[in-house]
Amino acid sequence: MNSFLHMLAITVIDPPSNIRAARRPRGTILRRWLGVFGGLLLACAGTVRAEDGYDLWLRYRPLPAAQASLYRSHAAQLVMATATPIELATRDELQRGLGGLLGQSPALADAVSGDGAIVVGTPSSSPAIARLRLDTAGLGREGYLIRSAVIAGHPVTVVAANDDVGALYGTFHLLRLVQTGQLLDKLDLRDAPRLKLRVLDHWDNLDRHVERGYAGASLWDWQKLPGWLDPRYTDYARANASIGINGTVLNNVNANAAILTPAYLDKVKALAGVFRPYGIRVYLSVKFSAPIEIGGLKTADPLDPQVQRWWRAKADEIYALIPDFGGFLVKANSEGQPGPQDYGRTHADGANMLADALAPHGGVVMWRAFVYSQHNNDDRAKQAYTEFKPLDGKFRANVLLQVKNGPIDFQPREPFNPLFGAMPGTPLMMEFQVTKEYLGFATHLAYLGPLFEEVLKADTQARGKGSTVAKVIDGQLDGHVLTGMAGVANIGTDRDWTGSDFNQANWYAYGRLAWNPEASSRDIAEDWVRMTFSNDPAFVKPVVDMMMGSREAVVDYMTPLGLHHLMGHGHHYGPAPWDASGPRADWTPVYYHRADRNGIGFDRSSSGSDAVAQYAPPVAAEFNDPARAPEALLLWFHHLPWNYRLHSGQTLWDALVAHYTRGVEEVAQMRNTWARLDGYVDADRYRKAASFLAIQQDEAQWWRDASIAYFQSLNGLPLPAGYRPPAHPLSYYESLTFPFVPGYP
Ligand code: BDP
Repeated sequence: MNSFLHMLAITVIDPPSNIRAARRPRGTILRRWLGVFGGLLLACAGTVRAEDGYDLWLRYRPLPAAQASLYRSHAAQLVMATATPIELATRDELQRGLGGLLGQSPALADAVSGDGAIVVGTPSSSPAIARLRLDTAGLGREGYLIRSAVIAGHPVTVVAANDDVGALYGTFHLLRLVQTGQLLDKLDLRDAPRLKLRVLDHWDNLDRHVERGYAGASLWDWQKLPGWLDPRYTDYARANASIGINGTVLNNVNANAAILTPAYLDKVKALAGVFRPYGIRVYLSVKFSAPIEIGGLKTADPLDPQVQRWWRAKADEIYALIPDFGGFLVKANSEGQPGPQDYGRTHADGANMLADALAPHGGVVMWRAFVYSQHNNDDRAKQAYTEFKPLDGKFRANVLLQVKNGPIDFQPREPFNPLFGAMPGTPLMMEFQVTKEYLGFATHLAYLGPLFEEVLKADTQARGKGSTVAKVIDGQLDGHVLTGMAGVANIGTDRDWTGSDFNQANWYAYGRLAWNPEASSRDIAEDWVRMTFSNDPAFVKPVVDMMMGSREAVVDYMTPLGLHHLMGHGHHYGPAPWDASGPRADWTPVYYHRADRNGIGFDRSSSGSDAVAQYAPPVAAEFNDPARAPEALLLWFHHLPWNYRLHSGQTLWDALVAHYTRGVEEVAQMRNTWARLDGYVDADRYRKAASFLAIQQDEAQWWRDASIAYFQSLNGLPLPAGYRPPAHPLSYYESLTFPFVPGYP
């Protein structure tokens, strides 16, 4: 396609804000004319790249002319070394990014020879940076400075770091400043990650099925690896590096031992090679019984010398192929997975055995605390703490305990996991779920930033007030150096990577919060909206507002007031609060809501399961008292009569109905917001989001109606005045079956 057509087409797809302003209100003549003209142009152009979401937040579409020329004066030259693979990746990204945004890439030069150079590097890679004598102490390997400076009498923008990877991160930050329309004058930014390991966990099977994946198949084309390196692997790495993610666990925690066979390790090595220039290390989920399954041993007992030798040899073999291999992630003795307890050993015995094998190479073990047993009748919410708290201080220095944010399982809302703050002698790593297994799969618009932020800000009070979860995991509270966060990825082969354009925001927010767990989810959403869609304030503000309220809407229409785990069995699609079927009680909704004629909720107070006692005393006291417990968690901790009065004076039943209804109304509101924004984004992405919001509204109504119909069948109470009855009788909702739900193992 000729470039003139290309530029015109882009202008129509993403017109500058003054044109957009002229296009409002909807349906003006100019707008219709632009639509027709744009359509014709697109038809003529034929090969115009549609906005299909592939480019994520790294779209680099041309900025409005005036803005671009302002930035061009800051980007006349690019002065940097291009010796290492990371430096080459950095240069490519700068040229691609600025070339796209400004219509012209800065020319690569050896030294600053005019105004407006961008100078990138480290004191050792760049003589110009060395001469500036910048204070890079405390930035570590990955931190950076972005400074406006003067070199040889010329104003320049400097991205300086101690290591090439820090300069890569700084470069992405600089690009973000341009993408989001911020001035490049008088820059004085300093940033470094607060967590060491910032990892995505892929629950990807070797047959490319993604457990709890709603965005197509696994990205990893194992069959064609290592021969064929899909260019998508590089784009995946670029996206991750742009938000500071520095690790990827390639395979499912429900692991297949075959990943450790030589044939697969060769494939893993090939992926590691693609990711390395972006500062990303690979990790693998390992199956504890691997020594038996692929090693021919009779046991996987961690105290057996043969087993220990087998793992040591396996680690040696991996590091010979992949010298910067990250380490192992392990799900053991949980949901049917093998583990050290099969041999009467503890989780610490298992983790330490693997840690000893990895230690000579600098690798780590991320041992999951998501452990509960069907043979244990105690409240499932208590089991991880019961299991792991006594093991505090018993793990090797290269073991992190990976703890899900809440004590059950990635529900729309949970209290923070009581393990945070309870194990001062062990580095605890956060595990969030980015894929929306419990928040509406691909289609529901649920921005998870506020969920992540709520957990990170929660005050464990473990070492007095201000002992937030963020301070537990960043090591401040108990002086740990090994720190980390894991996010269960929402990424697959769909063109838009994540099953919907708005789900990209969850990947983005996860990365940004892993870099800085005290960042604001609203600020992150704003950056994302600007980079992904538009810088127009008339678009940015309503969309950010919509995103910020979206998670609470899901809580309301699925599981308000602390209810949890009410979804369909196994596949987890849709409501099934009536479900009491096997194979285990703690997988059924009735186990969690405990509703009957008289009341509803799980009594975890001191008169019930006493799960509250796992929290620090001041927190426990608050959670233990229904009058003091946060209302949003009321039924998590208490079983209360339907006519229990909330602070508002409303009865519990009336409030429940109101929350369910509010959730649906909120989605209707989101649809209205989006409907008003037609024209601010390209037609394809606009339409997809609009259709998905319509699906969400239907499914929100379904959740509300099915839940109300069921609870009403137990309590026999009338709906509060003015609330519509469910559209169908309970039997209808109970009769729905879904044999082909995606992501189901
Ligand atoms: C649950 C998922 C299941 C995972 C498990 C885990 O339903 O597919 O295997 O978590 O985290 O939420 O291990």
